[in-house]
Amino acid sequence: MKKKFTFELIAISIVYFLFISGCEKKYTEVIDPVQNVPPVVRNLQAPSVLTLHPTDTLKITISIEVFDADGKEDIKSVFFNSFLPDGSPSRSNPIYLYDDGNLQVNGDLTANDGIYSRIIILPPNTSKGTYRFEFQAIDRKNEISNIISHNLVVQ
Ligand SMILES: [Ca+2]
Ligand SMILES: [Ca+2]
Repeated sequence: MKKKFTFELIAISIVYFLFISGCEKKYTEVIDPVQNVPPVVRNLQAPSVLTLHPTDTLKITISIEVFDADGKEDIKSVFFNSFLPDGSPSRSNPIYLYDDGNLQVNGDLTANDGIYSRIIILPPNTSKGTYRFEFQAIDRKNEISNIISHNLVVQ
């Protein structure tokens, strides 16, 4: 009788152990692939007012910091959508920013430092008024960041 009881206890322990380790395995399998933190955009550097002269083309650099808790390599793209003074979206949306260290083409000072940049060119015939830029980032799991909305007055 005692022997049988001991055997049962061992059997229960084994079953219990298998159950626990089975659970543990499932837990990591299910949790790991879906664990993701969306990116965050912050510290926008952009002018608020620009004075356009009839003969000048203005060249401005816009920069924004992007952070993703899953690592820099998880950031897929950084962009803004531009809205014209009449409220309509620009035909060139979305306008991408780059972290490639290409100062001449994109105005980016240092590659891979999390600061994304873009050079914007405003020809003399640019419509005057208030433009709205909406900055956002997206990561490799297609999760989107917060939006930073910025107004630029061209006068
Ligand atoms: Ca992420
Ligand atoms: Ca950079």
